[in-house]
Amino acid sequence: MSPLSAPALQPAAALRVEYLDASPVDVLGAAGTLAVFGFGDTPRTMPDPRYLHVALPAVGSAPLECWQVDAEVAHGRAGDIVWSTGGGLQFGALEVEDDGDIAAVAARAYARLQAWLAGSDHPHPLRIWNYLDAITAGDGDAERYRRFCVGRARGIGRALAPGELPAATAIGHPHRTGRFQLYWLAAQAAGTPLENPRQVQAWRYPRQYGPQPPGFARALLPASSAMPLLVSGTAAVVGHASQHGDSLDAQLDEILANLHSLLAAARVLRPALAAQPGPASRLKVYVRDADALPQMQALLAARLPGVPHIVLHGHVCRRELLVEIDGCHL
Ligand code: 3EB
Repeated sequence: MSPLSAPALQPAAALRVEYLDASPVDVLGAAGTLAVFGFGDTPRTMPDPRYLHVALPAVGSAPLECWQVDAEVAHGRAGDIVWSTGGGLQFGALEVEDDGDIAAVAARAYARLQAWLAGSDHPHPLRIWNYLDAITAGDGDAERYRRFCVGRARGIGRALAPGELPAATAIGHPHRTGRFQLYWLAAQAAGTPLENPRQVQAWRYPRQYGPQPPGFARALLPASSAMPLLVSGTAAVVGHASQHGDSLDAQLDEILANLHSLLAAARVLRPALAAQPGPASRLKVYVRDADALPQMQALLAARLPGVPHIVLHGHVCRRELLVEIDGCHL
């Protein structure tokens, strides 16, 4: 078949993620806006379902995170879910009241997400973000992050094969919100989950970290080469063990080593990806201690000059981990 007679194909899905100092209304009014995220002191709600407030304080006023596609965007609400679709991609979000039983709350939310995706024309979750209160409250297997992992797995209802795992983030709100927030990027086409050779696969974490290993991949490479690599929350974990318990800058360097290793793994499949974080990367940096936010900003300016980032006050899911970084990368 000649190119001229080829049937019209869906344009290759491309997602642009930008950090913008702009008003949410202006960004929502622009063509191709799939979602807009406000952090810290931004509006908590807006009538447009594509706007989501994430209850993590920022240093000063954080830019908005804006997701854009080269396509018409549709959006709406379906019960407790807000959604938008365009260019082969879907943004969705769900919030559940957290009465303290985070296992039950997560099970309810993930069962709802599973049912939604199963009935959706964008059935493949590529990337999932989880934000919950008091993530490291409770001891041993009663710690809320471990209970969250139990509930997440129960809600999904079956063991995901390694090839089906999404990339993910799970971070604690530093202040009580009373809500569990779940949002996702799903697609018509499945992607390829990636692991990091420096880290044990999270789904194989040993029993000491809780009864239910967390079900996520270290990164996900979407099917379209126009899409960025989607990088999970990455902490100073080598093998399965936390490193440098006392040092923010040593933990940051370990995270950068983890990111380099992950990018090398991704470049085997997609050599056009940059070998290290650069101007086309977008990183969110979650810092446990409010007092350490200025220090982290200075460290980032020195270690990652020219890499767009947002620094947020958020709690990582092990008490000794002082910082975690997620994001996307081209
Ligand atoms: C870690 O490496 C850090 O439970 O969805 C990072 C990303 C972490 C996602 C999740 C947890 C999750 O184990 C914690």
